Amino acid sequence: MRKALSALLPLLLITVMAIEASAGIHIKLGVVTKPGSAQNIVADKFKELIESRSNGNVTVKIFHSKSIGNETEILQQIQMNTIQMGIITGGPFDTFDPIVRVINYPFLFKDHAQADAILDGALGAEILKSLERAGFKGLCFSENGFRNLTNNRRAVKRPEDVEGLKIRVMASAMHKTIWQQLGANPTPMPWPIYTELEQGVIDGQENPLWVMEVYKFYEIQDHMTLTRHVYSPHIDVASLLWWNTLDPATHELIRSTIYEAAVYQRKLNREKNSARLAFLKDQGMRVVETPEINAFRAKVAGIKDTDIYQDPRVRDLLIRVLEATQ
Ligand code: EAX
Repeated sequence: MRKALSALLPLLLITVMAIEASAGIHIKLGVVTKPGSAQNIVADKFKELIESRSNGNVTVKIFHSKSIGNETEILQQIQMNTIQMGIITGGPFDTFDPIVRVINYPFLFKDHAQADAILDGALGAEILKSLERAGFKGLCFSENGFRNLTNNRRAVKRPEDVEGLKIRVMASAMHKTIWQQLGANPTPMPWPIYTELEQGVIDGQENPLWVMEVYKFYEIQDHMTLTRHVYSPHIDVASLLWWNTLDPATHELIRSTIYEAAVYQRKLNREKNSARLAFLKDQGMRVVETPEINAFRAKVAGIKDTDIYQDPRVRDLLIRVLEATQ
């Protein structure tokens, strides 16, 4: 009996391996936000496209609404290959690789076309490549969008109006420094933040227009200013540990599909912005549409000479990106 079993063993092993291979590729993908959010739109589109293109050989399970933690925690799980992919806001990458401070730099891009040209081009590719140092395979950029300030204290038209406001920021030294330079009191806090705003733990926050709508901030924030102070991309990433186990054809399939999902999402996000602004005003938000942007710019101009840009690698790329955009 024992003999017969040991003769069967290699066969059994081969069968198990064959079953595993035909079972295909299962991707766990994390986003912190809830359905309808910018990150989720990329994730949903990616799932739809890749499952149909691979005839179901690749499947995607989306973990959303903080079900597997905040964005920093999702990134840690991607590093370990506990989950394989994520659509993550640029800010929280800051603690994993300070190079992302370059693309989140204040008042960097003048419009969407310029953001796309840089991020889809050679400079964006350098950022994506750099993330390998932290265990991420950077695939492409989708978007959160241009960030705007909301608060519950007062209408903000010029930097002096920001003085002393308690503003929630992402887990990012760069975002914190921006608001310090503007005279606010920045408080890093993970997403989501509705309760903290509602209870007055913080006076305000900054995010793109879709956030104020999807997360109903119009219910709890009176004032909004179209500061557009930071263009906030998402970085669509995979676990490098996992990526290195895949063959070139699968790399190509994932890469082209996530890029298509990103392009789809960026376009949709931009098309909806004017309707969102109208909606938020209808809901009673008081909006300063043309703040004194040059004064805001001047106040944060010194940020490139602060400690957070002293790493020569980061500094060098910042200089080249500034040359390409200004
Ligand atoms: O997309 O934490 C943040 O402010 C992000 O922008 C959030 O994930 C919403």
